[in-house]
Amino acid sequence: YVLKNTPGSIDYLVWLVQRLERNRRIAALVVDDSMSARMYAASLLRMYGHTVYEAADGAEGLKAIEAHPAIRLAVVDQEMPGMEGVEFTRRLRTLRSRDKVAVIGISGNTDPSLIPRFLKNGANDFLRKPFSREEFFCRVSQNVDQLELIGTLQDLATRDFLTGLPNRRSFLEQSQRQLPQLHLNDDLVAVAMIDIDHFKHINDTHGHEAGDDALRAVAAAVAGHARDQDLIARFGGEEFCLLVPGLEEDEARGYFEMLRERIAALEVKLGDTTLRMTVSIGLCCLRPQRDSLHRLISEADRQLYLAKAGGRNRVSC
Ligand code: GH3
Ligand code: MG
Ligand code: MG
Ligand code: MG
Ligand code: MG
Repeated sequence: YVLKNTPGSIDYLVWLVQRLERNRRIAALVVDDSMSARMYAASLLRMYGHTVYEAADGAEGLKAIEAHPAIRLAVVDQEMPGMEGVEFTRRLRTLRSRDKVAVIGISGNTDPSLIPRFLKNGANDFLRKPFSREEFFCRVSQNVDQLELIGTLQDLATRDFLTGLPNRRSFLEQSQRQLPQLHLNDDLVAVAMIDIDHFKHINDTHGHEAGDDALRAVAAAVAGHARDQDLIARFGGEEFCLLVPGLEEDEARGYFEMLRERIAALEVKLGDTTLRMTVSIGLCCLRPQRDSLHRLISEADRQLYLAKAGGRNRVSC
């Protein structure tokens, strides 16, 4: 089946409109042993501007899922040799959760137990063959919208709005998830609490908006300093937290001395004045037990207090 995608046709109009909605274009996978059915579904998806991968059976489909992490939607035929659609869906779910990939089952089979089996095994939706193009588009766009909404909500729940950094909750969750592995490897882990010095004074002198600019600048410096394996958060008002695995104690100290200097060298331009800041850093290094996150953080907090009491603009360990 070839869509008559010629200028002036309705198909062409749909194609044009959908092309404009760039952010709703996703990568999709069609798994169907019938070549004509597969090409039909794929061509409908392509008409809407989606990138489409095709698989002729479940095993090929799972390989495609593993090879292309960008896939957000799978349209899956039930009747296939080797692995039926329900089983494919079940296995797909061991690789990708519902917030990452939507699955739409497809079948001409009228067995009433089929739809519940699809849904129980992780499908989001079902289409009975033969389906109309309109229904296909509605199901696809509803599922794509839902994924997008989930992504937006996840972002809102885990990111700090002002700085774009992970928030405290997300930091604690991710740290808690990493500790068992760090414990197994017997790695040293460093947790640092970073607090801007006399920040109230910045707000009082230059205004709250200037304070916000300063916070964003420090956040960007902390993020720029962190390595891929480090966890980072805006922990509170003008406080940042870092979890840094795999450094010896003197290396960790050097790492945070460099970060302290990096922030002290920042120049935040406010009209014709230039704002400079320093931070105090409380550092705690230890080989974590599974449950030592709380201890790491409270010790870093205690060290931060010592850094403040010792005169600020310093790392205390
Ligand atoms: P210290 O050196 O002891 O840390 O002094 P400080 O003034 O930094 O400490 P304090 O905790 O008294 O003040 C922190 C200030 O940070 C108070 C609060 O108004 C400000 N603050 C917290 N969140 C924000 C924010 O999102 N934007 C701005 N502009 N200010 C904030
Ligand atoms: Mg089939
Ligand atoms: Mg304070
Ligand atoms: Mg402060
Ligand atoms: Mg503070």
